[in-house]
Amino acid sequence: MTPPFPTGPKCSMKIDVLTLFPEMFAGPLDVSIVARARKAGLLDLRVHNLRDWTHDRHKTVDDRPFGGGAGMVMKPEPLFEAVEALAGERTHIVLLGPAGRPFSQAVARELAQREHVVFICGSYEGVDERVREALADDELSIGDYVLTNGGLPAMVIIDAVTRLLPGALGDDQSAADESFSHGLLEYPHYTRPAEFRGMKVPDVLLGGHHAEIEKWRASQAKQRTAERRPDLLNEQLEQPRGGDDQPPQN
Ligand code: 4GY
Repeated sequence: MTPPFPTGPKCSMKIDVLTLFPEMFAGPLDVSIVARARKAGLLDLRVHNLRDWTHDRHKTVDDRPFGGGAGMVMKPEPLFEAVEALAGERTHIVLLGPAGRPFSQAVARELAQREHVVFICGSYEGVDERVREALADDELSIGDYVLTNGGLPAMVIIDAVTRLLPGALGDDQSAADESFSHGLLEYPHYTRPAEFRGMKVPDVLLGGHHAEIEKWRASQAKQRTAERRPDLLNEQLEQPRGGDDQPPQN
């Protein structure tokens, strides 16, 4: 059936995840906005067990490090075979790890433009360096701490990217996306009742004077950012926000 209006560009995204712990992904990506985006066909998410690309009886994915040392390293063969099976011409391959470039809202906006992303979730001591060199287009870190594997970082990034896909948020929700797009922390929010256990909602919000409300919110956002995250104020001067980031070509 042909709709009587232009349907716009195809804006759905495909994500493949390579992990040793696919069970981790049930739950966080099966609720709320991500679940709805998947059901609506905006996000085609597939989580794969890396062991599916092994050939030996024991489904070996790791081996001892050349040069010695503690821990195990993820073998290159299953990762290369998996990526070769899943990736096409226009696939963006992302390795996750603390050595990656810092993930941020700007990087989420960049990834949301891609049509196909493969996330490689490391475990043990990490992946063989040749995976980083010859397979990954990008390496991302969600913060300066060490997790047990890349599953949670993959879910964090998928969550942040999915809500940016056109149509993923309801109309009232997309307005609320203002928060990080102006590069400041959010202003304080209140709902009813106007007084709760002696704590009052600021008068300006009850008055219905929209210009005054906008001024108050802007000043609160700025004050809060200066107090808690002064680094964000400097960053705002260095690189203005907005939907004008272009994804780098691999
Ligand atoms: N932080 N940001 C992170 C992580 C787990 C051992 C290398 C992070 O992205 N990934 O901590 N990942 C480790 C586990 C191998 C990845």
